[in-house]
Parts: sequence; C-alpha cells; structure tokens
Amino acid sequence: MNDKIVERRTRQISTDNRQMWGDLGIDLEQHDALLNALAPIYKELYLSQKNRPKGMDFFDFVVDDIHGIRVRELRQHAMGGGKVVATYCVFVPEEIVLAADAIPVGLCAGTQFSVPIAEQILPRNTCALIKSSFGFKLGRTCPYVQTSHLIVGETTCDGKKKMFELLAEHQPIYVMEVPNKKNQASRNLWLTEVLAFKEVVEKLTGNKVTEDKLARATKLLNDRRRALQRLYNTRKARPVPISGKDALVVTQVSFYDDVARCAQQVNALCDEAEKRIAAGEGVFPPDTPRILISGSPMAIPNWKLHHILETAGAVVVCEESCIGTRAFSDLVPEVGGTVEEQLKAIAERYMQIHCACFTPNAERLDDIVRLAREYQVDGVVHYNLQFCHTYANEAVKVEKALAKEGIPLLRIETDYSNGDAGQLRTRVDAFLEMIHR
Ligand code: BJ8
Repeated sequence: MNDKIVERRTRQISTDNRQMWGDLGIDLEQHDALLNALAPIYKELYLSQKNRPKGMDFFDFVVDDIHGIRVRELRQHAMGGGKVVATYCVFVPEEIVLAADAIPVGLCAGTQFSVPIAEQILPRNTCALIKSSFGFKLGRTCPYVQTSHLIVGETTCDGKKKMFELLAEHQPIYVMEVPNKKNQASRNLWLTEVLAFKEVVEKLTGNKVTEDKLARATKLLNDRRRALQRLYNTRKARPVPISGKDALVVTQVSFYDDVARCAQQVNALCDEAEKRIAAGEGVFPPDTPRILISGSPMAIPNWKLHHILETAGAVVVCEESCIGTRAFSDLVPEVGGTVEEQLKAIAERYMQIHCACFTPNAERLDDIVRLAREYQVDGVVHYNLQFCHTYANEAVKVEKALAKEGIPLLRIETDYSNGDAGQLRTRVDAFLEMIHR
C-alpha cells in the first residue's frame, strides 16, 4: 500500500493532472514540490501505524490524490455552469451553498509550505493558519482556491478579516460578519448576515434557494455530521478502535470531499470500529493515556501534535476544535417550513459554535470539561497557534476550569514548522509522566 501510494503520486504528477493544474493557473514547479513533500510525510506518519481499520483505505486514497479526482469533480461541475464556493470557517452555512446547487469546499490551510511566501506580505507575527491560507493564493499552489468562484470569509478574528482585504486583490471575496457576542442583538445581526448570504449565493449561481432544496441540503449536511458524531462516539471506547491521527484526517477530509460520499465512507468506517469495540479490539492498549486536544483548528496536513502524542505513548481520543467537535456536534433542526423559517433554524445552529472569538465564551469551557468526562481522558492538551490571541487568552480560563475539575492540562503554543518538534516532544513526555504518577 505504502509504496503503491508513492508510485501513484509520481505517476499523477507526470500525467493528466498536470494539464488540469496548468489550466487552473497553478505554479507547477512549486506544486510538484508541495506534493512531493506531502507523500513521504503521510507515509511516515500514517501508513506506518499498526492495525489501522480497513475503512481508512478510502481516506488514504483521498489524501494521496489530494489535488486530483476531487479537483476534477469541482472543475467538471464548474464547466457545466456550476459554482464552487470556498470557505475558511465553520461559520459559513454550507446548507445555503448546496441548496443553490453550488459546491462548498473548506480551504483552511495547514502546511508550512505556503507560509514563507505569505510572509513576503503579511506580518510574520500572524497565525500560521492565516499565512498558510494567504500563501496558497499568492503562490498559486492550491487547485481548490483556483477552482473556486467565490471565497467566503468572516470577521471571526482580526488577522483573518484583514487578510481577506488583501486576498480580495486576487480573488472575489465575500465576508460574513460574525458577531462577537451571543445576545439577542447579535443573533439578529447573524440572522441578517445569513439572509444576505443567501442573496449573494443566489446571485452568484443564478439559482433560487427553495424550501425543498434547503431542506435536502440540511439533511445531507446533517447526515455527514451524524456520521462524524458516530465516529467520535467510537473513540469513547477503551481500548480505542481508531487512532487520533486517523480520526483527525477523516475530519479534515470531510471539509472538501463530496458530502454524501464522505458520510457514507465515515459510516462504513464506523461499522468496522463498532465491530472492533464489540470484539474488545483496539489500536492501543486499554491503559494508554487518553488525551483531549482543545483549541485552534488543525487543517490538513497539520498532524504534528497528534503524531508527537501518539508516538510518545498516548492516544488522542477527541478534538474540541473546528476540525473536530465544533464542526459537527450540533445538527440543524430539520424543521422544514418556509425558506425564512429554515434559515432561522440554520442561523441559530451556527450560533452554537463556541469559537474563542466570542465574548464571553463560557460554553466552550463547559464543553471542554464535559468532553473530558465523556471521553474519560487522563489529560487535556490546549493547542494554540502562535499569535492567535483569542485562543491564547481563553486558555487562561480553560486552565482554571480544568484545574477545578482536577483534570491535568498542558498548554502548547506552536506553528506549522517542525523547528520545535523536539521541544514539544520533551514537554509531552513530561506531561505523560506526570499523568502516570
Ligand atoms: S469558528 S476557530 S474556524 S474562526 S487560529 S485564524 S482564530 S488567529 S481559525 Fe477558526 Fe472559524 Fe473560530 Fe473555528 Fe484567527 Fe486564531 Fe488563526 Fe483562527
């Protein structure tokens, strides 16, 4: 399997995909370098794991072919007159995009590769997620960005919203205003934003968002959320049937794969994981220290912390993150009714996302404590991207909330580079030793 993947990568780079990437305006030389770097990392971090569920084959294939088939699908959709709408945040209501027959695709970038080019323009003391996203556009190395007709930004944090102003010089951008509070006035503002977004998407696509289409899109996205909820539930078992690294990549893939196909594949993986649980089988011994990671999202291919933890003798059993529980814990009520009634239900659901950009944000603290209990964790690692001030400041409250419950916490602040991997490993080792005592 491992060698086949590397072989396939080489073949793809040299054949038909290059034509497509060239047509999309991709910088082929840089792009080759990116893909050539990714394949051995995946092989080392992922394919070397023991006793992986067979259902991971699909996700291995999707990552192996990360800029291939899925981009081709989006392109075919575009060539048939369809639109592709790219997003950077779980606040953008994908129901509306799908209901207008457009395809939503999550763009959040998780690689150091695109950071240096972004630093030619953005301040270096900007979070890696913002720099990586911006660098992909500037360097023309992401076919998903190149395929999209509209990028939807949001006003969640200052770094992002100012980056979107710069990104708008390169690609059409629409920015949704996400409020900072959760009172009634903020909820009204958000509903107005959701209604306005529907108009924008209808104008872009030339398609009306109807009651039936919106209800169908809601069900489709809920099905994917239900599948991911089911997967995360299997991680509550002891021994755990799937590694944290594998669960993380499944969630990462769900941001850009076809919604229905992804739900189906996640459910197939869950069938297998549940059988493992029934048979008492797991990927790590039952007494392996169990870790909840909480904090900034880990966009693909950001696997650094999971890898360090899982090669240091722990297992990650849950991510309280937007590439984790915040993405799928809440369903949109499938209430039906008029378009306005459905949009109201959609707006309400999105306001339940407890991003650190909100103040106050006590619900996130409650979530972290609840998840720590539900997943029976031995410790929490608070993951903070450097220069992300919202999560860094909120970590103080997370620390207090966990201390009150007697749950050990390790606070990590890092970026996408590997420069601090040794130091992180030392801190993780010390944390795990402390948990063991
Ligand atoms: S809802 S977490 S996906 S904004 S890490 S860019 S906050 S400086 S990613 Fe996020 Fe939406 Fe919130 Fe979720 Fe800014 Fe912080 Fe960087 Fe961040």
